[in-house]
Amino acid sequence: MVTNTVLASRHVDEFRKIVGEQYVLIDEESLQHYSHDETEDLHYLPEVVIKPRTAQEISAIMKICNKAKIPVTPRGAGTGLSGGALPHLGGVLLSMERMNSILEIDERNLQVTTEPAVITEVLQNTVREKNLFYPPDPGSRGSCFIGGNISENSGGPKAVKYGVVKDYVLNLELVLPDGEIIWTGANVLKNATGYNLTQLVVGSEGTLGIVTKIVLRLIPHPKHDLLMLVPFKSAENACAAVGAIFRAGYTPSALEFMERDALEWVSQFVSGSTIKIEEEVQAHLLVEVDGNDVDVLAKEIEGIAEIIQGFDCGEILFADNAQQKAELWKLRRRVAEAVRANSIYKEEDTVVPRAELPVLLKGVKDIGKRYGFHSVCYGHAGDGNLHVNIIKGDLTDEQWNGSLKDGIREIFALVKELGGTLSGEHGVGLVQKEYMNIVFNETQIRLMREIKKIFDPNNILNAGKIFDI
Ligand code: 2HG
Ligand code: ZN
Repeated sequence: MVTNTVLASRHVDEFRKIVGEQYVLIDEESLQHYSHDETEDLHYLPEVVIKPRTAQEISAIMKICNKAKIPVTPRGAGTGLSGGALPHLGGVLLSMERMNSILEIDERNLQVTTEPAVITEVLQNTVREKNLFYPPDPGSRGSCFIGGNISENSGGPKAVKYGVVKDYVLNLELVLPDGEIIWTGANVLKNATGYNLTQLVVGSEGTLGIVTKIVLRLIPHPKHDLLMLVPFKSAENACAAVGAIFRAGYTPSALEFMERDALEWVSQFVSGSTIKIEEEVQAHLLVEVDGNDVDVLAKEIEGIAEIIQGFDCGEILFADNAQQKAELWKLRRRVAEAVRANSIYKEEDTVVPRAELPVLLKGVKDIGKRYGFHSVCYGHAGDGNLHVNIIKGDLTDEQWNGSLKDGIREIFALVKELGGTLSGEHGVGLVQKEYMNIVFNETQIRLMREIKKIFDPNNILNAGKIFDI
């Protein structure tokens, strides 16, 4: 076994005693498998992969790693887009995949307690059977784990009406880097009791502790939804329509933006797509409303359509059956995959106050022209959250690894100027940390480092993510 760190064969033997032989992997194929997530084309080999089943096992593993100062990288399903689960320092890759049980649905209090490796969509479908709703729905909800969603404070299309992961997390069981196991809060809807450790852990990208149990609040599931796809000749107009919808008093349950290329690429990528894109169309909005009264929803969607018509849109497609709705959502949800399949790309998860979206989009395109890159933009327009996919295309490796970084810095400088920040839902991880100084000053970053130090004085847990070691 090659070791970059202090990890030695005796440690591996100890891990085997804790979790069992078959759950400690050091063969080349396994190490390769866990060397990457969905972030760009990055690979880092761990030295050992461990698959624990309980918080107690993780605690025992962490005690060993903390004493020997072995780097530990926790990993959910590996669907992350900022490199949070990349074991860039070698050491232990802690795969949570076996901790995959939903422990309790509390129908009296509308809460669910779950382990972290439950697939988000499985959790949603399970609570749905009881007419309950867990809204956060990242694009990868069919494969990502709820624990990973907690680490990244994920969002998804429904966030515009229902909020993101942080709005549903009530309490977390956490294994600290030194192996101690704590609960962060209480299973209550209001809590004004001391610092909010729960919310500190949400979005901390696996740097403060390892989440082993999660208590989420649920809401009643809305009975109906209506969906429409609206084409625009001008992408900027599509973005401008977004702010107008909210100003007119509507809150759609989803308001998604897709540039022409995004919808075109995904239509080609997903077989059997029936969506026709007219030649002059440059962008689409996908707009959904939901609630319990269909007549009210019909009025709402008509009202929204009326507002949108003031922005020079084309013919609106009202999805009038479940199959058509499913197709439109499938297309939207698979854009990221389609882009990935099309080209090497870098994904920036920009977010600005909603009304600034048209300025951001124009700015991204202008910067692209100056630096010679093509971008495919799409995302959660209702949240001002624009995924900017920079396509490698004809750029040389030199440009890709060199001057492009200046272009990306310019995009983030614009985002900052517009009152926004680096990431709305994909996190900072490994790939965005070099841009943190655009949106935070030294004092702010020092505070974050100090917090990290209190939880993890030996800096063993996902070190070098969010900010440098
Ligand atoms: C999206 O909006 C997602 O499509 C892409 O943010 C990331 O795979 C994902 O969930
Ligand atoms: Zn997204």
